[in-house]
Amino acid sequence: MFLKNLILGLLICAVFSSATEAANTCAKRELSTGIVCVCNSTYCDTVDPLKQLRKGLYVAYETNKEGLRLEKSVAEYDIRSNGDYELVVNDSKTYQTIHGFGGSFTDSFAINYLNLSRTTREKLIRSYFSDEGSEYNLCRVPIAGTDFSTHGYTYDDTENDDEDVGLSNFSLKDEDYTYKIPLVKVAQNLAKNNIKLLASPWSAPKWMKTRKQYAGMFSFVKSEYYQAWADYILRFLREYKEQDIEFWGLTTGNEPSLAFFIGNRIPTNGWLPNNLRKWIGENLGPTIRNSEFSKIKLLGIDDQNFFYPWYPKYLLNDEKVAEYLDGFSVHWYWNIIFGRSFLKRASEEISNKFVISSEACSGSYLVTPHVILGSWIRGLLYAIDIIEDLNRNVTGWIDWNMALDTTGGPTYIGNNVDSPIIVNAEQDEFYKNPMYYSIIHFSKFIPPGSVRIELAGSVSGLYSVAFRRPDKGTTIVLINRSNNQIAVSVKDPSRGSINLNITAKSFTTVVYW
Ligand SMILES: *[C@@H]1O[C@H](CO)[C@@H](O)[C@H](O)[C@H]1NC(C)=O
Ligand SMILES: *[C@@H]1O[C@H](CO)[C@@H](O)[C@H](O)[C@H]1NC(C)=O
Ligand SMILES: *[C@@H]1O[C@H](CO)[C@@H](O)[C@H](O)[C@H]1NC(C)=O
Ligand SMILES: *[C@@H]1O[C@H](CO)[C@@H](O)[C@H](O)[C@H]1NC(C)=O
Ligand SMILES: *[C@@H]1O[C@H](CO)[C@@H](O)[C@H](O)[C@H]1NC(C)=O
Ligand SMILES: *[C@@H]1O[C@H](CO)[C@@H](O)[C@H](O)[C@H]1NC(C)=O
Ligand SMILES: CC(=O)N[C@H]1CO[C@H](CO)[C@@H](O)[C@@H]1O
Repeated sequence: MFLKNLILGLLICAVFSSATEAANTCAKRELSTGIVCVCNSTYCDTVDPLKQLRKGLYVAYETNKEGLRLEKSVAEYDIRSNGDYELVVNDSKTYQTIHGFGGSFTDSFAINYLNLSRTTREKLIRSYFSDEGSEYNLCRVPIAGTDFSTHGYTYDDTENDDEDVGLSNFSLKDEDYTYKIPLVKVAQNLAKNNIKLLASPWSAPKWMKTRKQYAGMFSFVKSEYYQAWADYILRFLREYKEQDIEFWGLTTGNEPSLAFFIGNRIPTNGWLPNNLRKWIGENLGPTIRNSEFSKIKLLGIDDQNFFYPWYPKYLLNDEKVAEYLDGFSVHWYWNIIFGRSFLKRASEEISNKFVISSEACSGSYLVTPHVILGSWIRGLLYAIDIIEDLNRNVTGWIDWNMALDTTGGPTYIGNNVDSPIIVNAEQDEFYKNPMYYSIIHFSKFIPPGSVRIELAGSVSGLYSVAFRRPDKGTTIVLINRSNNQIAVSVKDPSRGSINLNITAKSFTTVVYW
C-alpha cells in the first residue's frame, strides 16, 4: 500500500513538474500562403515564463519559415568560438534604455475579441499580456474613433455641429465602456499593471475644424479652438482616470500628414508645422503641464519617418515646445521605401529626446492583399523593422490592431489591413501569424529598463542587437533572412562563446545571465 502510494506520488510529481514546465506547442495549420498557429477554446500555444539560468548556461528560442515557433533549447557556452562568423558582446558600450513593446487597443481589436467565446478570448488576451505570452507592456489607446471603428465619432459631437467651447456635451462613448476600458483592465490585470499606456487623438469634433469633417484634405483645427482642443484632451485623461486608467504618455495627434493626401478618409487633424508648434507651445503644453497630469510623457509628430529629423528640430527650435516635449513617435509605413537614414539622423541630431515607433501594420498598400494568413515575409519585415529601429536608438515599438477579422476589419472606411492575430469568429478560433512571433522575440525577452549594448562585428545581411536586462541578464536577437543555415558564434569575453547554427529564414533570441 505504502509502496503503491509512493509510486503514485512520484508519478503525480513527475506529471506535475512536466506540466508546469512544458509550454503548449503551436497547433500548426499549413496553408498555401504559409503556416499559422491555431488557437481555440481548448488549446493555444504558450511559452514558458522565462526563468533565470545558472551562469554557464544560455537559453535560445528559434522561429523559422519551416515552422519552428519559439523552439526552446538550453545549452552551455563553449570555451571558444567555432562558427563561421563571430559577434562580440561589449557591455561597456551602452545606448538607449527601452520603454517597451506592445500593440493598440482599437475598437476593431475589441470587437474581434468580443466575437469569440469567453474561453477563446481569454486565450487571445493571455497570448499578448500574460507571462506565457508576449508580455506586452507599452500599448497605444486611441482617443475616440479611428478608421478601425464602426463609425466616425468624437467625445463632443454636437447637434448641427454647434460649437461647445465649454465642452458641456463631452462624454465617453459606448465604445469606451464596452470595448476599450474593460479590455485595457483585463490586460493590465494579466500584466500586473505593468502596461505603459500611450494616448493618441485622431480627429477633433467637427465643430472645431475648418471643413467640419473628421477626415478629408485640409481638415485643420481652427485657431480659435486651439485651447478647446487642448481642454478636450485633458478632459479625456480625466474621464479615463475616473475609470481608473492612467496614461504614461500622450502624442500630439495621429498622422497630421494624412490631411495632405488627396481623398484621405482616415479621421485626422492636419497640422502645418508652424501651427503644431504654436498649439503645443501655447495650448497643449501649458494645459497638460499645469494639470494633475504634468508628468505625462508628451510625444510630438506621431507620423511617418520622412519628417525626421527636420520636423522635430523645427518644433524644438521653440524653447517652450522643447521643454514640453519628452520625445517623438514615428510610424513604420514608409520605412520600406525610404529606409531608416532619417531615424539615424534624428537620434544623432535630437539626442536629448527619445523616439518611439508608435504604429505598424502590414497589408496597408493597395497592391497586396490585406490579410495573408501565415505570411512569412510579413513576419520578416516586422522583425527587421524592430531590430533596425532598435539599432537606431528607438526606445519602444508599438504594433497597430492586436486582432482583426479574416477580411482585416472591421473598418468603417474600408481601410482593411493585416494583424499578427486574425480572428475567425464563426469557427471560434484565431490564427497567430508569423508577425505575432516576430514581436514576441523582442517583447518577451527585452523588458522595460533594458539597455542596448554593443554587439560588435557584422555578418553580411545578418541582423543583430544586444541588451543588458535589468536583472543583469543579456538578451541577443539575430535574424537571418537568407535560404541558408549559418554558423554564428556570439562571444561574451566574460563568459565564453555561444555557438549557434541559425537556420534559414529565422529569428533567434538568446538569453543568459
Ligand atoms: C482545439 O484545437 C486542438 C488542437 O489543435 C484540437 O485538438 C481541439 O479539437 C480543438 N477544439 C475545438 C473545440 O475545436
Ligand atoms: C568596449 O566599449 C568600450 C566603451 O566604448 C571601449 O572603450 C572598449 O574598447 C570596447 N571593447 C572592445 C573589446 O572593443
Ligand atoms: C448637448 O446635449 C444635450 C442633451 O444631451 C442636447 O439637448 C443639446 O442640444 C446638446 N448641445 C449641443 C450643442 O449639441
Ligand atoms: C545612439 O545613441 C548613442 C548615444 O547614446 C549615440 O552615440 C549613437 O550615435 C546613436 N546611434 C545612432 C544610430 O544614432
Ligand atoms: C462580430 O461582432 C459584430 C458586432 O458585435 C457583429 O456585427 C458581427 O456580425 C460579428 N461577427 C461575427 C462573425 O460573429
Ligand atoms: C552546426 O552544424 C554543423 C554542421 O551541420 C555541426 O558540425 C555543428 O556541430 C553544429 N553546431 C551546433 C552548435 O549545433
Ligand atoms: C541575412 C542573411 O542573409 N544572413 C546570412 C544567412 O546565412 C547565410 C549563410 O549560411 C549567409 O550567406 C547570409 O548572409
